[in-house]
Amino acid sequence: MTEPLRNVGPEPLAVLIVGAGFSGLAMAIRCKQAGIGPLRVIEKADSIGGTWYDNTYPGAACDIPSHLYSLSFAPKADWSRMYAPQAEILAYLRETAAGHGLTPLIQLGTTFHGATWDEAGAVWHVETDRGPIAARAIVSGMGGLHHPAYPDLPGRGSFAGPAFHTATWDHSVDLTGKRIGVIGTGASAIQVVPELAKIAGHLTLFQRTPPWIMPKNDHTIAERAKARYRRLPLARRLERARLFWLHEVRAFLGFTKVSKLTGQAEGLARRHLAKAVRDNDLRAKLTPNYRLGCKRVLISDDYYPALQRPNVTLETGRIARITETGAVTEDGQAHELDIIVYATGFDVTATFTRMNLVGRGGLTLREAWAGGMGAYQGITVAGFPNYFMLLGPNTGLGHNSVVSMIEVQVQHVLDCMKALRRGTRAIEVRPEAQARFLDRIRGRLADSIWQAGGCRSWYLDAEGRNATLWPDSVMAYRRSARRARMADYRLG
Ligand code: N01
Repeated sequence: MTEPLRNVGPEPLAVLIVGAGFSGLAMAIRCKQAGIGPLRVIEKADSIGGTWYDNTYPGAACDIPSHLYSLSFAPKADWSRMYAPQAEILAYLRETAAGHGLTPLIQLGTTFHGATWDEAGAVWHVETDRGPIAARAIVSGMGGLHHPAYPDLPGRGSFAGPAFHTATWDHSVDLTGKRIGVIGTGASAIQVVPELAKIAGHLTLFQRTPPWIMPKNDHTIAERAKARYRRLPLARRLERARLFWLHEVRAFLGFTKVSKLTGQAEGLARRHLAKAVRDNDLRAKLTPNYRLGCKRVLISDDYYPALQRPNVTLETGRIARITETGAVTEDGQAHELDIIVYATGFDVTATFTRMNLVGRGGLTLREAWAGGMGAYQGITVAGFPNYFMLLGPNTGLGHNSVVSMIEVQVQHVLDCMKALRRGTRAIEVRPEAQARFLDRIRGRLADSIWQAGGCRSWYLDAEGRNATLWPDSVMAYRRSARRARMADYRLG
C-alpha cells in the first residue's frame, strides 16, 4: 500500500515545496533558516537531486564550472574537477540537504498532480498521488527539463532491441560491442557519444543540426588548490566571482544577441573544429549554418575526436522511420542497430501544462497561458495567489549558471513569504505589473539571437515564441527580481 503523506497536521502547511532538485532544496534551506514553517518538500522520484538524479547516462557532467554550479551559501571546497561529473553533483546535493536538516521535511516518491485555490480559506488544496494536503503557499521547484521528448518517427515502437532516452538510462543493458544508434547532437549527446564510442562495436550518430562547440579545458582540481580553498574561504569567493564574470561576458559575446562579437566567438569555435577535424567532408558536416548562441553553445574536447574513431559514423541524412532492426534514412539506407539512444531533449512545457493548477475564480494555468507561458519575473502569475515558480518562464540561461538565477528567485519568494508571515493572507502579482514585465522582456527577445540566429531550438514554442530563456545577463535579472517590490503585488 502507498504510504500516505507524512507529518501533515490539521493546520495547513505554511509552504509546500514541489521538487527536491537544486531549486526546491535551495528554497527549503532558506525558508528553514528564516523560520518559515511548517514546511514540506515533496519529490516524485525516490531520491533528491532532480535532474542530477535522473540523468545518469555515461559521461553526464555539468558544462558550467563546479564552483559556480553550487549554492553560494553551501560552497564545496573540494570539487574534483573543473566540470563536476553527475555523481559528484548528486552527492553534493544530498550532503547539502542532510547538512541543513532537510531530510525529515522531504517526502520522496510523491507526485504533485495539481492544486486548487480556496478563496475563502486563502489556502491551496493540493492533490498528490499519496493523498491531499493543504498549504498556504506553494513553491514549484519542478524545473523544465524532466519530461523526456521523443521524436515523432514512424515505427518508433517497432524497434525490437533496447531503446531509451538519455534521461532514463537503462543500466541493465550491456552496451559493449553493440551497434548503437544515437539520435540527437545537443548537450546530452556530446557528453554521451565519446563514452559510448569507447565501448560500442559500431556507433551511428544521427545528426539533424550540428552544434557550435567551444573548447572545454576540463581538468582535475589539484589537491593543493583544494587545500588552499579550504584554508581560505576568501579564495573560494574570489574564484566564484571570477567564474561568474567570465560567464557573464558570454552574454555580451553574442550569446544573447547577434553582434560583432558573435562573429568572433564563431571564429573561436571554427578554429576548435578545424584543429580537431582535418577531413574536409566531415568538417563541412560539422559546421553549423546558423549563428552561435541560437542553440545552446556546447563545450567539449572529446566529441570531435570520438567522431573520428573507426567505429563511429556521423549520419546526416534524416531518419525516415524506425524499423524492428534499426533506422532507415530518407535516402533509403537501412542502419542496422542493436540499441537506440534518444538524446532528443525535453518537453519543456509539460511541467506546467500537465498539472491541474486552478487559481482565483476557477482560472486554470493552462487557460492563463493559452497565448503562451509568461510570469512576472518568471516567478508569479496573476490569478494564482501564493503560488511561486523557481526557474519558471523566461528564466533559463544559455550563458551562465542557472543556480545564480535560482538564488535570486529564492530571495524574491522569501520576501513574499515574509509578507505572508506578517498577517497577509494572500499575495498576488498585479496584472499590470506582470504585463509591464512581459512587454519589457518580449521587447528584448524580439531581436535576440534565439529569434534572429537562423535556427529552431527547444527555447522556442510551436509558435516561435521564446518563453524559456532570460534575454539578458544574470546581473540584470538580479537587479530586476531579487527584491519583491510590494507595489507590484496585491496583498489581501
Ligand atoms: O536536448 P536538446 P539535450 N532526428 O533539445 C535532436 C540541458 N543540459 O538533452 O537540433 C534527429 O538540446 C535535435 O536536433 P535539432 C541544457 O540546458 C545541460 O541535449 O533540433 N535528431 C537535437 O540535436 C540543454 O540545452 C547539461 O535539429 C533529432 C537533440 O535531438 C538541455 O538540457 C547537459 C530529432 C536534442 O537536443 C537539453 O539538452 C545536458 C529527430 N527526429 C543537458 N528530434 C549540462 O551540462 C530531435 N533531434 C548542464
